[in-house]
Amino acid sequence: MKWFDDFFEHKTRRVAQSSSRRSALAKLGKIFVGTAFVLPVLPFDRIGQGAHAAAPSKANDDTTCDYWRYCALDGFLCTCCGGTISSCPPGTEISKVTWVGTCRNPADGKDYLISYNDCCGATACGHCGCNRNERERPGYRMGVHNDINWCMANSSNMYNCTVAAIVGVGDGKS
Ligand code: ABN
Repeated sequence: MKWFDDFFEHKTRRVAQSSSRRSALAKLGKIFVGTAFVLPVLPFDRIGQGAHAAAPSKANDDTTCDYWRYCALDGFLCTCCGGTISSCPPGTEISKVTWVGTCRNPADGKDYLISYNDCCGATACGHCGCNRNERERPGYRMGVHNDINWCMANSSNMYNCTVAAIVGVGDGKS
């Protein structure tokens, strides 16, 4: 491998003889300055920057508290507890008394009367807790107050979760 060492030694010496330290530094400086100006204009992938703005609305997902029908719901969502938006999970029964709220459906702009029945007969589900209080009234108006265990009139008073069934629709005049 002596020829290899000789070859590179020769090349290195020629470069050292033909260039001063000052010119080498000047060349290096040009490279750094050029990089500083050119890099910012190179095309970057900026697609991810708009991802938050384009995130899908949760107003249509009935397993999240943002869902439009839950505008006055205080409790655990039955859609996260084995039930549906309007039916109780197996092993529980719907409350005999309830409270109502009025929520606007963003899809058609109409106001709907929503019955927030509790599901009774099993311990609290514990998933998807939700507490929204649009147009809720203080406790002296029981039918439009949500912070109450509505299993009070059932054979078991144990609260499990809350459904949100449509029971009426506004005529659009308000
Ligand atoms: N209606 C939901 C609920 C149950 C128990 C206590 C408070 C609120």
